[in-house]
Amino acid sequence: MSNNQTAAKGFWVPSRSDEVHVQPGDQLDVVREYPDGWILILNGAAKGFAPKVVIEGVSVGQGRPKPRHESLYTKDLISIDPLSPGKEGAPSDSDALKGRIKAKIKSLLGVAEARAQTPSNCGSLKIMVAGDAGIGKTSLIHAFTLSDAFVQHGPITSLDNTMSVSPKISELKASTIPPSQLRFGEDPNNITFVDTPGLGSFMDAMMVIKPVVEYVEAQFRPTNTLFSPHIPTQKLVNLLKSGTGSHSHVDVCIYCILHRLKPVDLEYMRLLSGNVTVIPVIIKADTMSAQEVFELKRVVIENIAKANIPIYGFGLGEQDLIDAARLKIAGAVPFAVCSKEREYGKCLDETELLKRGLFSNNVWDIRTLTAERFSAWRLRQ
Ligand SMILES: Nc1nc2c(ncn2[C@@H]2O[C@H](COP(=O)(O)OP(=O)(O)O)[C@@H](O)[C@H]2O)c(=O)[nH]1
Ligand SMILES: [Mg+2]
Repeated sequence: MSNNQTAAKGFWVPSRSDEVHVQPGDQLDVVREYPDGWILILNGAAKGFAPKVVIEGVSVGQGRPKPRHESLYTKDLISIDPLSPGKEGAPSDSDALKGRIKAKIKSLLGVAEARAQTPSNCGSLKIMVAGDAGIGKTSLIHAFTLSDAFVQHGPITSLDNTMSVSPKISELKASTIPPSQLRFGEDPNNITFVDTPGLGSFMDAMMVIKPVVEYVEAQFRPTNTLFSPHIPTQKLVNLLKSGTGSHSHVDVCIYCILHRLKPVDLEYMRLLSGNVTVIPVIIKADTMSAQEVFELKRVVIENIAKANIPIYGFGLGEQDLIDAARLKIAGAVPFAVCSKEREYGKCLDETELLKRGLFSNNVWDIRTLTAERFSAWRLRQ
């Protein structure tokens, strides 16, 4: 053990390609410390940045570290080679697999960064949140709109609902475009959140599932009337993925799971996945130990795979997601999220990754999928 080696006390889930995964107990070599709360470290074979709280432990009131000033550090990061063998000799099979998956997560972040948007120019996006009742769905939407990327958000508006006993679906308009960047006549509200009632609020889960699934499909109908039935599929997809907000299709459904996966969750996700990109998340991550989160990730991802439900893995395939959950590698779907004010680094928290994925790195990919789903739906009519 070298002199400046230290055991990690907190978590860090990288959301950029030059950062490294850290979990409590990892033996870290601290290469350099910076005045704004970041450190350059070696964690096994991986070299990169992490916030200093991972070695200091968390103290009450500690917030998220400030963003790094890239130019200050880049020269220190000579190379990142997560696939190089560790210092302890030949890696075991499981170490090699871990290295491969971590490298994949890292390279995805890197590749995506090259084409990344910023939240202010991410274009229009409609994000639905669904799952059981009272588990933090509405709080997650508010946590998103209160983050730095958002400049304003409007009141939650309830949709008109003519059915007598029917749960309410609400839309929340929000903006990531600073007023100074707004073009004349442009709608500032580029982001729409769709809040849905929870499964448990009605005796019969279908009372919730049916209207939500129908809401998703209903968004396709007005667009359908705008295009000739003979327009080539690729042309239609190219027109619709542009991000100018000319339609109201739901781009993603964040499906929230608390503490355990129920058969009804699988059925709900299966029905949604026909017309919308589903991203499962583990909600209220602060109420679980990291061990419990990883175990739930494994159960969720294995059952989704067994049930053949297509979900969005932010570039990682089904087998990678299963391996990541099994080997307890942070940074893979289902992301663990938390909307509560908390001490940073104390729980496994991948909220930043979800935000970055949705509003920056993967936004084009997600919109393309929405356009392809619309086009497939149209062919089925
Ligand atoms: N510990 C913890 N509590 C949360 C979190 N998110 C929401 N809550 C609490 O969970 C309760 C239900 O939240 P709400 O957003 O209304 O749930 P919904 O019915 O699913 O929309 C509220 O008391 C929230 O304060 C979280 O990330 N961690
Ligand atoms: Mg709610």
